[in-house]
Amino acid sequence: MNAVTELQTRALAAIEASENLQSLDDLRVRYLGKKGEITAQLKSLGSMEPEQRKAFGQAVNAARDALNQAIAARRSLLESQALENRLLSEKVDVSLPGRGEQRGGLHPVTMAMERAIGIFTKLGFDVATGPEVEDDHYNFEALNFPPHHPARAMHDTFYFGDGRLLRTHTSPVQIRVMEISKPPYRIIAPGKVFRSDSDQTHTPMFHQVEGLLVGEGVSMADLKGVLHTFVNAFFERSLAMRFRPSYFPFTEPSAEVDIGWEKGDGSEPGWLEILGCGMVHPNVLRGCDVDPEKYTGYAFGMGIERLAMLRYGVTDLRQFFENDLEFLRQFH
Ligand code: 2U9
Repeated sequence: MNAVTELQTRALAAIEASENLQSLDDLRVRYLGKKGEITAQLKSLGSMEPEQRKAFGQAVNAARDALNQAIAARRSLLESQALENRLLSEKVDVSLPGRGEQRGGLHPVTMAMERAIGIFTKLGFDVATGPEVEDDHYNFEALNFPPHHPARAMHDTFYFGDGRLLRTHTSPVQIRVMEISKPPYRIIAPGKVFRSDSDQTHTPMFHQVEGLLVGEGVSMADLKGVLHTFVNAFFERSLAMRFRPSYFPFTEPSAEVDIGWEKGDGSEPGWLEILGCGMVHPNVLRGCDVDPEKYTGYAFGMGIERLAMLRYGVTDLRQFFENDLEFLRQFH
């Protein structure tokens, strides 16, 4: 009997001291399992004298019940402690601000492009687009470039070697429109163009917005008025503007357009070239089945990166193509 009491006391103390569910289960096996110490005591009942057996049996059963109860109580305590620890370690602070939620923004070239398109559409121009892969007919021949004229070399064309090429300007778009529809035309052609040229002021790909307006009695004065309206709207100020004579195969007469510009660094204001233009060459109209005796038209072309540099004060063209987020975020 003393042994049972001693066993119960020892087991209860061990259960009370157990620190986790695994060691508690080890104790259950050690005392109450098939080969456990309490189970061994119960097995010994069979070899006892009947008068001894009753009292001993009652004591062993009482000890077994006490241990079962103590184990259940301890298990419930350890389980709730384990749950609490888990909740603590996995706690989520829903009031913390989120990470990586920065908002994107438009690229400055996209902004300048959309700005130019917005102004010309308000002036009544429709937007036309066309393929970036073209051929000699659309990129040169229909635009009055003579077959071996040096003006072709000026365009630093990327040739595929099978008659196809990357367009060097968006002018093929206007040719395509004229070939499939009748005048009058009032369109702009925005898009990517490609020239095999790369230095401080040239990149192999850049963006243009070109324009074409053809109708009866269209003059160079109309051209100058529209372009002056455009530059004032684009730069949001009243700018001086002048035409300087130039040459393009597809326009006659041709002009380069300068605006009066202050650099903002204290230096004297000067003239800055920003686009090219002219009256559509009669050969170009004729080639598209438009009668140059009846119709006249003007055309213009501008490089969007150049306009974006002036409008946003960017000094190095190549920054537009480096995808440096510190640079790009300034425009958001
Ligand atoms: C057709 C007829 C005429 C488009 C024109 C320019 C003048 C011009 C340059 C500006 C800077 C190209 O990006 S740039 O290097 N463009 O100076 N472009 S007139 O003339 C056309 C177009 C289509 C059918």
